[in-house]
Amino acid sequence: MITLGEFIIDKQQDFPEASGELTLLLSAIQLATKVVNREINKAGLADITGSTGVENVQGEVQQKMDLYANDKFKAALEARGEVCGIASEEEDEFISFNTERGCNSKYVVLMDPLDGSSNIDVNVSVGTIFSIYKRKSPIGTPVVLEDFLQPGIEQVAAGYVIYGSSTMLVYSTGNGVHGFTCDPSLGVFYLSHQNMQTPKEGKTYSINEGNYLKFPQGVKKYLKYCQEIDESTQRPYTSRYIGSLVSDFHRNLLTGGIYIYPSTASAPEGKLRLLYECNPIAFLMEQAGGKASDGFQRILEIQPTELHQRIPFFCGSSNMVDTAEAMMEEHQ
Ligand code: AHM
Ligand code: MG
Repeated sequence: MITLGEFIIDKQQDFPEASGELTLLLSAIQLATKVVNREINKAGLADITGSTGVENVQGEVQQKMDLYANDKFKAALEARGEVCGIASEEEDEFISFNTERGCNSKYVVLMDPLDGSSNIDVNVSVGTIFSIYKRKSPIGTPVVLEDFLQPGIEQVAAGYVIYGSSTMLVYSTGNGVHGFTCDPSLGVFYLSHQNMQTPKEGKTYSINEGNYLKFPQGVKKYLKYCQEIDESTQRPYTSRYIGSLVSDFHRNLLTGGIYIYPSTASAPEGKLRLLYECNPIAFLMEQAGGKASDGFQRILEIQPTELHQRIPFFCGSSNMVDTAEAMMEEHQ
């Protein structure tokens, strides 16, 4: 049985020039994950479910657990001192860690501390998503916005935690996707899924079909395609939508499938955020052999312009994303 900590240290040895900072950063994320996991497991008993009544900068009502998770990840990352700044779904602006140690660190972290948080109240799986970059600004100075506005291909590492029927941490440093399952009695993550690869073709599509009438024509055509009967391609596909990106993604990663959150008539940029939702998930999907697109171009090559920028998202098995893109192109 290999623990997450042992695995990370083992992988670091493949890079003799590595300084160990990324290793320490990942261990800070692991620590915060355990604290948040413990709290989520008590949801329903303690007064931690429901909304705070406060809206974040994106006009979404924050849940109590959103803020709890945000505080824990922020505190763990700041305390470990390997990060010069963070950006979070729950923070209006990026945060610069202006201590001497912070300014001398080379990594920035972008995160969605608790994705799908409205699902907690009804005991449905939620997740944490994180994305790590090397800063662009000089070491020794406070971070600047440009350190966060980097295209996804520049990611050094990305990952997510799924607080599901078991809790898993899945990450990649650009060398395959590895999954670790938490043994709750010990609070230890053990390697359970090494080098995950997603099937080229899946049989599941995940989309909030309640918005159907507001979808672009290309998406409507693709949904029709998913529902048609054709034995040679094993259609109709199965529709599965949890409404927690991490959970929908995790299932599709393991079994093959496509997740779509397209633009809609009322939200032309879609709903999901490029920097701390789509980019890390796209990085993992590509590492697992799949694809991620905004319907027309590769997510990881998009140059961000804003911290909380939204983007349409098509992510999953490569053949499925190719077909969806072809229909988007045809019905533009
Ligand atoms: P959140 O970050 O505010 O939780 O929103 C992101 C979530 C995703 O996890 C999920 O896939 C999507 O929003 C669901 O949205 P909808 O309810 O519109 O289908
Ligand atoms: Mg989110």
